[in-house]
Amino acid sequence: MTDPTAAIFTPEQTPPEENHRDRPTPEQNPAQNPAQQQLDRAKESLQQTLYRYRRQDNPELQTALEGDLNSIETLLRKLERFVVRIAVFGMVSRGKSAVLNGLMGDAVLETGPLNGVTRVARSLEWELRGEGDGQPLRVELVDTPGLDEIAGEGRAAIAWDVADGADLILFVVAGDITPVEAQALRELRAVHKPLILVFNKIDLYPEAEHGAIADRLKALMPLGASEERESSEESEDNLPNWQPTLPVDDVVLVAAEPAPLKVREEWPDGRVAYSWESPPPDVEHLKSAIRTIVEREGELLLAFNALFQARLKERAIAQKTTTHLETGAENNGWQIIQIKAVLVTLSPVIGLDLIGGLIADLWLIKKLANLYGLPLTDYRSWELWRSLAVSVGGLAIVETLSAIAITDQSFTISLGLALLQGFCAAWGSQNVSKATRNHLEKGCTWTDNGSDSVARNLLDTAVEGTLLYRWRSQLLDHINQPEENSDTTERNED
Ligand SMILES: Nc1nc2c(ncn2[C@@H]2O[C@H](COP(=O)(O)OP(=O)(O)OP(=O)(O)O)[C@@H](O)[C@H]2O)c(=O)[nH]1
Ligand SMILES: [Mg+2]
Repeated sequence: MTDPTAAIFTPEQTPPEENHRDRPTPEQNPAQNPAQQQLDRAKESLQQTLYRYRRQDNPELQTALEGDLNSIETLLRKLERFVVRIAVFGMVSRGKSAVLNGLMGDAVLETGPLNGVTRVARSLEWELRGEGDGQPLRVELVDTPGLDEIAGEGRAAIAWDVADGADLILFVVAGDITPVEAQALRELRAVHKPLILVFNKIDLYPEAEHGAIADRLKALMPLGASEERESSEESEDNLPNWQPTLPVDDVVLVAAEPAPLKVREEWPDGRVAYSWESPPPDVEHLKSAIRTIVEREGELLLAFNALFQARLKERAIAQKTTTHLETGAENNGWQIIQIKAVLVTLSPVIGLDLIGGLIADLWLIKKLANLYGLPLTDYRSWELWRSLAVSVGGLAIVETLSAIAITDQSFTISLGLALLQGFCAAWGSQNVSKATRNHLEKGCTWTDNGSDSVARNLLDTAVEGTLLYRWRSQLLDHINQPEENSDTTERNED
């Protein structure tokens, strides 16, 4: 699957390749800040992944992996350009395009009262000035069609693709949150991106009610996501059942395209005329919330999101590699298994059988790792060790029982027991072979410089008060239990 947002760019909108912030490289500046170091580590990790899989010389496999490798390359380019991608979501006509126009300070995107004005996702470059030094922070804004506009599965696919590629999500509502909007918010949380709830069209409500609206929305935020809730003694468990929390990190009220006001003009000659004037957009709070996030943790968010996406791609690559090379690897593995089975069948010495069997299994593991070209890591290596223990232990039991039973010296029984030992040796190695393949597929991201290891390290450096710090334990759980995230993997695979 190609990168969805990459396809959104029209040629003239494609951003230049140079690093906009023009920061020194780590060699030039050894005392660079920790966030920059994490960004550099993320880049290295992606570069290494590309190097590892592009190096192999099987043209057919190369073609099969090209899509995933290109996606990783796109992620790497995004890190190099240092562009924070912000995607806007919401139902039709909530003012999504108007909010982006308000941020840009220009009516770049078409808006209108009819549902479905925006039909395809579009992305725009936005240069946001930093708070202190006024440094330009490069941001890419992605407008999307209303979630209830695009039909059925197509809608979900576009939304997921754009959300996957975003570093921050703006979810626009324009009134009480409907059950469909609440559901969409929960679904968007599954992509693990920070999310700001934007309450648009605030000009339609009397100013006196603005505070109450903000309070009401903030009360729906999870504990710890708003200062008000943090300071309260109330625990999430104590919330009344009817008050579900919404997975949002901040709430901002805006009027992106306030309704025109009727202005009465009285001329000196007594003439009275009426005209309509459009008040300027009121999006300053949103701009400042975005600026704070981008300045405070833009590098970390970018790096983490790239690693988070890369890990799924890398795992897909590992699975495709093992499937593609399965026949060759099985044949090679089978040869080792056969040698082991014959030796065990012929050898009369128990100790020799066990040691020889263990060596054969270790040889099998190494051979498979080489054949698949995937790294052997210590990720969940106990599963691999368990298969080895079962293989050696099973053989030891059969050998001991055989030694007891073989006392009557009958040739037929001796032959039968020897064959049983050989069969047991082959069965154990077959299990080791399966466990190895499984281990190689899942552990590929757990090398020292692998995407999971670097992402874990990055989360460990998140400082209190940041969005990454708030979601750290949840994200770590997600990284540590990759098997349970197969839904996300499959979605990325489609
Ligand atoms: N009163 C008021 N109207 C607004 C505001 N923002 C947007 N609108 C109006 O809401 C309508 C929809 O705005 P859009 O920006 O096109 O909404 P959208 O969510 O992008 O809509 P789709 O692209 O159709 O999904 C337009 O008529 C806007 O003028 C606002 O802050 N106040
Ligand atoms: Mg629109």
